[in-house]
Amino acid sequence: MYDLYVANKNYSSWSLRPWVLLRELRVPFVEHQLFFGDAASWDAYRKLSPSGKVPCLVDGDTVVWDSLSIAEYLSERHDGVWPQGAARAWARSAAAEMHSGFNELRNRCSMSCGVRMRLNEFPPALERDLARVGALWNEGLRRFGGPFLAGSAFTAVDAFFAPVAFRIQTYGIALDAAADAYAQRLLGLESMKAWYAAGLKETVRDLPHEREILQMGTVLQDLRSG
Ligand SMILES: N[C@@H](CCC(=O)N[C@@H](CS)C(=O)NCC(=O)O)C(=O)O
Repeated sequence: MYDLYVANKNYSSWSLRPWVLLRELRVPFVEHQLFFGDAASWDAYRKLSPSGKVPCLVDGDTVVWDSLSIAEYLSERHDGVWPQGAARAWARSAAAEMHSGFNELRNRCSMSCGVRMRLNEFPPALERDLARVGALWNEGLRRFGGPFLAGSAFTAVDAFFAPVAFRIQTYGIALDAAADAYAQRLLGLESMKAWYAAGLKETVRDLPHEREILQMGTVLQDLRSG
């Protein structure tokens, strides 16, 4: 049985990726949650994860940190993490592009599942990131037939873009019809609904995240408990 360490579901976009992947693949795991701002549990966690960051997967004596290496580790043990055939190279490239890019989208539209925001500014760099997300999603859906990015099944590339669906919801971002429908499809997955519901129940607030979000926009609605 795997142990997966994640942070606050409201904020932790990196944690969401392996969590939703394991859930969609029906691979059992024990979840351990650490909250940003809870210094004691965070210090304990730093002894476990070499980077001091989540997500971190523990499989017996093996510790795997970083969401992309977790996906690769799982792909050596389970079918269906990556698609077959031509879709595989495409899915790996798109997931890696998400992993190392989209800085403006990530920084300006920080994940906070339970709030609804209006951005103060919509600079060209954000337009470019969103245009690229739309183009990439459309390409995958068209080439591999949907309803997921690399074909009929949910794979790691969908897991890597799952946080973007929450960002689209939080910041009221409109993409083209096919991309919007795909974001809604992700938000409608049972795993995503469970993550979202748990995020809404969290009462712990991480002040650095809260400040970052408030610097970028105005809160229209806060649906979180507490
Ligand atoms: N590239 C890493 C990023 C991990 C990351 O930045 N995690 C954040 C949580 S979303 C974290 O642990 N931050 C805690 C810290 O930096 O102290 C991955 O893909 O796992």
